[in-house]
Amino acid sequence: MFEKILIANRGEVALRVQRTCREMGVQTVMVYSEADVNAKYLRLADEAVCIGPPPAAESYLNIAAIVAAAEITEAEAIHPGYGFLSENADFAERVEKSGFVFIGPDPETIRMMGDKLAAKRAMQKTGLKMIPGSEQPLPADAAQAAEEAAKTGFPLVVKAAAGGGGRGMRVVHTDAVLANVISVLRREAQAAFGDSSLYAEKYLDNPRHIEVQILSDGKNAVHLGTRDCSLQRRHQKVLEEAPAPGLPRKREEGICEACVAACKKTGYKGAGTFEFLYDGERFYFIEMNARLQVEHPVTEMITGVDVVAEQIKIAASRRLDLKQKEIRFFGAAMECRINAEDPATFVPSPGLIRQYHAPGGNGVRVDSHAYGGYEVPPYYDSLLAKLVAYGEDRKQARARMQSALREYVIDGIATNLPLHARLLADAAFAQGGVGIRYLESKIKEGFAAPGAAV
Ligand code: MV4
Repeated sequence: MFEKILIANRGEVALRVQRTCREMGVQTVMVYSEADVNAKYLRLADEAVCIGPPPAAESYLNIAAIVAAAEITEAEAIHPGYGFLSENADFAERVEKSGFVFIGPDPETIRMMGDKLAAKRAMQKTGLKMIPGSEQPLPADAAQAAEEAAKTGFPLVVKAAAGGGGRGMRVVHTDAVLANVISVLRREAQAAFGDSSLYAEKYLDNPRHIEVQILSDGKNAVHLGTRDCSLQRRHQKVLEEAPAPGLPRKREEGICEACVAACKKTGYKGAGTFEFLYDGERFYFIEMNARLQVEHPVTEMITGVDVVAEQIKIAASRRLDLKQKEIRFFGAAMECRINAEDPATFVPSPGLIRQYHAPGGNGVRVDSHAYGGYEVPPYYDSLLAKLVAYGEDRKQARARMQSALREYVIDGIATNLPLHARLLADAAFAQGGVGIRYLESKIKEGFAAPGAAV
């Protein structure tokens, strides 16, 4: 096992990874930007190294500074958390070439998963089902590309191979605009990702977003069940749950087992998530996330498995000691992402937290770096806390979440706590299984700010 791990991230996930390191007897090195110098979680680490000024490009994305911090502190491995450099193949490569262990998949795997069309082709070979569409990049000529894409049938979606997570995609309803949309998207993809490759898929209207968590050491793999992440706004997840509610038992088992088989066939190493769109009938693979995900705690609550500990063990020994038969699934869990933002306008709300009181009680978990007197910096994303509630069934998890939301006090800045309270009280949510468009349609109706549609 490693003696010392450097955590190349900030905020709640920096604290989350630190907690598991402490539990495993591993020393921690935190890196921080000048904007985070006062954050309390830095004091909990064994060492902390400043890596640059507030803008992420000069600190949390500064590969040279992070590798230098690992060198001067003699850390053995680097955990990238999520976001920032977590899916940057060049970073993983630099870390390994500098003699450190990157806690995550191989650079080549990260690179392949970053090319969504290549990932699709690789996963199709393992037997996972794809949304019908182009199997090769669309031709460079716009008219030819349109002709090729149109074979998919309308409505269709054109996606940038280097995009993902909602970036670089356009829905097209008629042939008339197709060539034009393709030209525009190609230029945008080139500017945003330095890669203009595009592909087309049949557009699914209001599917659910369901994902499968896996752990794999390159030979052996296990799944930790499903999560439902359909409740999102502008590709930002708002509330996630495990397991995905209301799935036919056999279907759920089938897709989880197909993911395990895909890990074994591709030799995947690390924790990972297979993302699917589910139309009520079938699961269509869309992307694989080669990192720890924000919403991993709901999976931990229903399985008792520490996903971060497993990541670290896989990186250290390259062997998974979990067996599928030994993994048991109990109850249900949900996670509310508490953001420092206006609950009606969604405008970020950085600043000083004057009063802070976190909820507690049976089955309640709060992953947060926040406290009274903490100043939320304006430079990074607005995730302040993840409020997680577990219950023996979904009904109990929801009741506990409602109670926890009532207890939670965060004063001085605006948060989306009121939005979550309304969502938890919503009849369709209580029923379970809404599609990816549900939350935005409710927000349009004035759900975020009752009485004043936004
Ligand atoms: C789609 C789709 C409908 N049809 N592909 C958006 C993020 C990226 N991971 C894939 N995305 C989508 N791909 C086809 N063929 C709808 C979405 C989509 C979406 C997917 C998951 C979660 C939220 C979403 C919100 C809007 C659109």
